Amino acid sequence: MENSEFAKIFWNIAELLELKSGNPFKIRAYQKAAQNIENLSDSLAGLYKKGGRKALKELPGIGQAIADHIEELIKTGKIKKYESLVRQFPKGFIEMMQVPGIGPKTAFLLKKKLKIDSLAKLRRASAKGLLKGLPGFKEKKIENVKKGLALKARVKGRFLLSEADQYATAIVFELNKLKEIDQILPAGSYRRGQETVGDIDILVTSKKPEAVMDAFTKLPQVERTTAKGPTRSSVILRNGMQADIRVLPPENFGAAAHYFTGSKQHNILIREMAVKRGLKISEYGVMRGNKRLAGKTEAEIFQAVGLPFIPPELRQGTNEIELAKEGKLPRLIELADIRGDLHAHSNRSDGGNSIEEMAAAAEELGYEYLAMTDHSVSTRVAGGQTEKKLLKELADIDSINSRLKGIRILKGAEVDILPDGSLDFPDEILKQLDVVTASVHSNFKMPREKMTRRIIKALQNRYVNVLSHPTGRLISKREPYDVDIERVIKAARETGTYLEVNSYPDRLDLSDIHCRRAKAEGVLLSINTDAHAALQLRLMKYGIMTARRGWVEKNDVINTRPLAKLLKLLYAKR
Ligand code: DGT
Ligand code: CA
Ligand code: CA
Ligand code: ZN
Repeated sequence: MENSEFAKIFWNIAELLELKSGNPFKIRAYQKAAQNIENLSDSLAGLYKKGGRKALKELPGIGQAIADHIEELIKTGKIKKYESLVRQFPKGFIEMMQVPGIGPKTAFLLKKKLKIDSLAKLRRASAKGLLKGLPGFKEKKIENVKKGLALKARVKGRFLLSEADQYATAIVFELNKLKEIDQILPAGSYRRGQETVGDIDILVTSKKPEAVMDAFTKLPQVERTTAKGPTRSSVILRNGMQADIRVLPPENFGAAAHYFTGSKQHNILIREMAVKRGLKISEYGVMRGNKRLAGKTEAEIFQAVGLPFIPPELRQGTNEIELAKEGKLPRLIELADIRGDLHAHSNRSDGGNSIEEMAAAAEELGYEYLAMTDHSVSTRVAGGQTEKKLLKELADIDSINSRLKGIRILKGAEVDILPDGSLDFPDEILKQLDVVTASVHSNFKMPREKMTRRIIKALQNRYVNVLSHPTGRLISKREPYDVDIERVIKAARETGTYLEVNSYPDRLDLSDIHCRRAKAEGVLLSINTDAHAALQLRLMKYGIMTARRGWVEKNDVINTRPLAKLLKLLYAKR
């Protein structure tokens, strides 16, 4: 079982307990477990296999009860408690609740009045205008349900990059055990680092394709096989995602890697260039008439049309080919360029680990610095700290720093931007911090002008260094708040504020497109994880992929700087 499957069940348990007005601490425990599992870089099932229940309990957010559930699920394929919970609610209830804009009351009402127990039925009812006239269904509410349904339709059959990554990594790991396999490459949107992935496209070279087909269709990640041929197969994975595999001769590998990495628009443009040169490029190679010119490596494909190698993340079919022709491709940032993380939470607010544990994990990643940015007082649900508690944390950081050798903890806070644009802590507090990251955590539904002014006002504060998750979107769960991001980017430049690329898998905020806009305006970025547990510091790679898709280079990012230079950048605004 993959981590996402465990997480989904715990999210559901939390939701159902909430509906039953269950114990809020229990509910929070399930949510925390789900969140931590979802963002764990190691396989939960693997950890259990190696170290049993004890290994599970060492993970943040996982206590005795959750560890028991995980064990039960692994051993029996189900959790009795969950099944009995599900039975207490009408059919289709959980499905309905996953539509943004539909809460439990609404779900019950829809069931009672219109007998709606599935998304399909809800969609039909909404299209037919049947929601009108239901008690409590004013125009705005109907509009929200429609928007929620549209969001669901858009993300249907797509998976977060991190989820695709968990599966792709596990599959590559398993297949690499096969001595019959030489090269292996997961291509498609996954390789391009797109924020959501439809299916995984795996390419393999091997002299024994049948052995590869057998091994692939028997992988533990596979739920069922939908097609099995001598050199190609398709399966549905346990999370419902499709994965395709193709076995190729080595001389075609480069051409296939290029073709199946896409994007489609990029491929079309490359083929047009080839045609102009009297060439034909296909997934099998580069041909002039009947003569085969190339195909073994991807670089050969680009060479054939007179281009330098274009990194997968840039192959979006926008203007990467034009700029490649002019020799203007960026030298994209890499994970290894990152020297520290400027957004992380400890158990002083809603994180799962102590400051010391976070620091040790950051040091293990080879970081020079880590900013602890626990929540400010207004974010009560996330354990927001009072001024007094924050001051205590700062004093503790001093004493922890005096003991640490390899890494420096920076004093920070994630400070709420209140509805009027003021900040949750006064300047006398903020000025004692090295890093102030400001963010919106409330009143998401403000009109555009008001929201834009609210955020810009916060950027004008001389102590605010970074604007965190600038648009507030949650991929496939929540639309961004209505904000004029162009004006925010310009305000960031004018005030000397940095914009965050939040690496949390369902945020990736700024998005790739916004990264590119920020770069064009000369705004520096800070790529952070927003880790709520030590293991989540490893989520950095998703922020990096997003930034790479946004043409971002090492120098565009403040946390690639050594500590002294970083501090200069952080204090420049004061
Ligand atoms: P996804 O799976 O929806 O997230 O997106 P991709 O980009 O992985 O698309 P997919 O899996 O349908 O196909 C993989 C790659 O194969 C795609 O990026 C480009 C190439 N490809 C697929 N269909 C076509 C096509 O009709 N024309 C061209 N030129 N390339 C194609
Ligand atoms: Ca794909
Ligand atoms: Ca595909
Ligand atoms: Zn945060």
